[in-house]
Amino acid sequence: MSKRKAPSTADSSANPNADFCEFLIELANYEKNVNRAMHKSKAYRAAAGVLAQHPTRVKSGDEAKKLNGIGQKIGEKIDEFLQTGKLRKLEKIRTDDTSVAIGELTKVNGIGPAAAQKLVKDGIKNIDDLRNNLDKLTHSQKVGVKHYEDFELRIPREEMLELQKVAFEAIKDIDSAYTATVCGSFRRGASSSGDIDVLLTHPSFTSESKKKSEYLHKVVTKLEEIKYITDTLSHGDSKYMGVCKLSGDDKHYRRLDIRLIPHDQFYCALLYFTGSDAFNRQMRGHALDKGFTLNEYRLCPLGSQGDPGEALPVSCEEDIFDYIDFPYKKPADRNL
Ligand code: 8DG
Ligand code: CA
Ligand code: CA
Repeated sequence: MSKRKAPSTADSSANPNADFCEFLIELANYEKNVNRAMHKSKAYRAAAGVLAQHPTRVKSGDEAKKLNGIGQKIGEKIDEFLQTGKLRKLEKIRTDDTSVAIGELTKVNGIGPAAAQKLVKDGIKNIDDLRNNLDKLTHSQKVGVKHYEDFELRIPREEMLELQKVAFEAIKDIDSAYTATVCGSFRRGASSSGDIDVLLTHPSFTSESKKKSEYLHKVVTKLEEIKYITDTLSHGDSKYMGVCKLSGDDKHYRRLDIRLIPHDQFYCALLYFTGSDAFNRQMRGHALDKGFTLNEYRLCPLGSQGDPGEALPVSCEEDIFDYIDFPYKKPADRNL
């Protein structure tokens, strides 16, 4: 899984609540990585998302509590931060060795909260320790350590365009019937991206098809042959996670995800993997209000008992917006 970072809005100068967002994301990471309290973590992250969208500076906990998803606890933290310029809880976390070590280790691709806790128990506290204990790591964790510095870097849009071009040419060379699309933040027009998210589909591969593995495998093999793919983290029938690089010694190693999508489910997947995460949540919520259930595979009307009916035919992203009566937003306007 890609390491999900703070929404880019958190540090944007256009966000009058950026400092609140920053401490909420730090708390979210702490709850996820150290306490493995996913609900708390998601609540902090969602609150940060809401504040990042709020057009004016929040002046008190009470004012914040009027916003969706911000309750008593977060309201109190906002008051404490406004009054003292810091949070006791965070000050404590930042000086706790175990929390700091887990925070460091979970920055590595392939090291999740559980693995990090185990490693810390073995006395491994930072990247250097990991480099000296490669025998304790899985293959994908070793790749994460090997490319640690590169994976921390954002990919400039110009390089994304080049990475896209090289991959698409290779894919079309195999079979011109393939469609490949780079989605994620790139499709939303971002000036830099964390990784490359490719959706792949082929007209002869549908959700009814029995055999599917070859469609993805052929593409991965070809990208390895041309030395675009350099390492593999995981490779299933429909999802590939790995590492790619443009040729040239001055180029960085980049995280690459490829997902093979049945042709009839392509647009629901395209919508989902374009994001943003917060936009997806908003759109799913709207779909439910209108009596539909929407996910990365399909859009279905809900029956009177709340049971999903048959998937609706979808032949472009606009269809999905139309069905649920949601004003169409082009990818660049989905940066919630
Ligand atoms: P970035 O890589 O530039 O940092 O941002 P991104 O492209 O928006 O994020 P991503 O982590 O690569 O995920 C790609 C899209 O997948 C995202 O925009 C929306 C969708 N997505 C969700 N939820 C989740 C989730 O929990 N994990 C992942 N990996 N993707 C998700 O809506
Ligand atoms: Ca991405
Ligand atoms: Ca990704």
